[in-house]
Amino acid sequence: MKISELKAGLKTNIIAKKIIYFNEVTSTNDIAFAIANNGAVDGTLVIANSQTMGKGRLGRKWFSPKGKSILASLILRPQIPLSHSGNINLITTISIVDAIRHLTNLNAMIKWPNDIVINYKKVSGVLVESKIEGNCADFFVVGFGVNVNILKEDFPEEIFDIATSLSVELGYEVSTTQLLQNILYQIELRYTRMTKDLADFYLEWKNLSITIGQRVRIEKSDNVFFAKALDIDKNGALIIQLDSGEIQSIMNDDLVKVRNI
Ligand code: BT5
Repeated sequence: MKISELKAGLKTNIIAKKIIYFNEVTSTNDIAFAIANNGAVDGTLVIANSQTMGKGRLGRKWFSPKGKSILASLILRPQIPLSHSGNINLITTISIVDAIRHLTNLNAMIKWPNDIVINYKKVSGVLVESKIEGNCADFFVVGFGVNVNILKEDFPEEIFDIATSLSVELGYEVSTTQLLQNILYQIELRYTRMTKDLADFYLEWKNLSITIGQRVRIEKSDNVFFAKALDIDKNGALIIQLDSGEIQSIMNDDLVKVRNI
């Protein structure tokens, strides 16, 4: 990706006004965290052509081959109460879905809590990390990976059946630069709304979700059980109803696997 091209087509005022590009890093989230700790401004974007230790949540790995995906981490310093920080994950996942739909017409959807899927296969994931001080977040690092032009045969065996890319779904390549420009624009639209009037994005998120309202299979430790996914709460936890009628909530950092059945 050419940074001059990325900048030339950017329609944002805050998001990605400063861009830091690397050819190869361990993880853009780790770099962004360190840069944020040193005072990087709100909206600073760290991107890389490839990652050697791309991270998912809970110590999982993110497959990040060279030049075929978006590997990005955005530093955000919203002036919002911590109780609203769940919105950061929501606006990012919604924005990625919107940008994919605008550019490709593919039916991208959100799978709780942080996956973007097409035909039930994962095309993108979001990892939000933060530095909390007292009752406030000093900053958030919003990492997102999008599989843009990864070939089917490039995916490692562990994720071969569950992962996809835009080019696999479309049968042709799309511009990583244009998609990133669009994602950043979509994030800015919502970020400015969120910080100005403390807007919530639960409804928009729910409308794009393949999880809410559906029957799901939940794997937790060695237990497997079935339930109906009813809703998410203000913290982004999934509210489920077990077959016994009991209502439970699952935090998005619980070690669980939830999938539609
Ligand atoms: C995520 O975690 O989905 C968050 C992924 C965030 C990646 C970005 S890339 C830029 C920034 N820098 C980083 O180091 N990270 C962020 P989680 O929900 O835990 O999902 C991880 C799981 O998704 C893995 O255990 C695999 O099963 C699967 N997976 C790994 N790589 C994938 C890929 N490229 N496409 C689809 N699925 C993948």
